[in-house]
Amino acid sequence: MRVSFQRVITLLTEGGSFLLTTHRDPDGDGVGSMLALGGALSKAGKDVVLFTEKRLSPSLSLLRGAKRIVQRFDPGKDFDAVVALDCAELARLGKLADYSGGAKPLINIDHHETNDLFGDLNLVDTNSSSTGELVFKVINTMGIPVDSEVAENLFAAIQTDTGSFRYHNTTSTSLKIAAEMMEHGVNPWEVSRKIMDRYEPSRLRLLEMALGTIEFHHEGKIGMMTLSSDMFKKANAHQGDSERFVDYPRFVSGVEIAVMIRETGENDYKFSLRSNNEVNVAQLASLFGGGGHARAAGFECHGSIGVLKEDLLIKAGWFLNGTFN
Ligand SMILES: [Mn+2]
Repeated sequence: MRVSFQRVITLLTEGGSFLLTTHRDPDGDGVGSMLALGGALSKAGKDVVLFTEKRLSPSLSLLRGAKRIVQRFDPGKDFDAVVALDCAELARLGKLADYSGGAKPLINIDHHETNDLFGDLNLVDTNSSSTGELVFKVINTMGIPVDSEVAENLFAAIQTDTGSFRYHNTTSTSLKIAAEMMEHGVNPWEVSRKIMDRYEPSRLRLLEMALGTIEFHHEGKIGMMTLSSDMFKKANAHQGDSERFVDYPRFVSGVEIAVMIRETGENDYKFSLRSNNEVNVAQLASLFGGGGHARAAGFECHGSIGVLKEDLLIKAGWFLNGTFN
């Protein structure tokens, strides 16, 4: 582990007030980790502010304690440390990046392969399934008892990042922690109904259009889906409604790399990449200034969609035929 685990524990134990946050467009791991650590620190008598740049998606806002998350706080307030959770680089903190660049120690707790160790203290373990798993270790080491609310948020964090304990990063440790959280009162069925298996009809309308765009390249080894702003408008859907759509091309037999392209503005695109077996898509994404994990990564870029797709297909081809490096 590229860490000073003990220094993080000492700082969190000795400090009295903390600002916790996660990356922009947060997911269940980011929010679950923040709520779990926030809940535990509060229980230990600390003063904690939980911050996200924007309001949470409807499903994440159902997580227990989510109402505590704020979109503004007193900038004059003094914190003993700022904790960034599940965030691979400072820029992904959005507006808070400037603030946390100040005098306060910045603690970076994360598991992304491409984490650039932007914190003053970095608790980064790329072998961890999720940030939630790292937060569990922190809470445990600090000796703070896990209550049912903390347990649910840790469970949700691990469940999200392991694709409900199916993805490549699922380990016996993730399953053991999940089992322990059940002993603290978590009901997996209820958590799934809240944050995974629950969506509006708009998501289905968007999916219907998205499935129609899937194309295959490189002898069927690449499956690519493209979502335009127009589709989001027609379906009355949000960007978050396309979460996990990239799994549809990935599930097709023969596909090694799945790509989902989303138009986020005028000639602005977000690419999500997934791989099934060999290709390290974090490396592929890093060629475009992005990053992530070996089997789940992404990047953002600007340009004409035809040119961007072509460029990606060429570079992805290097990985598929082993000519990259
Ligand atoms: Mn994560």
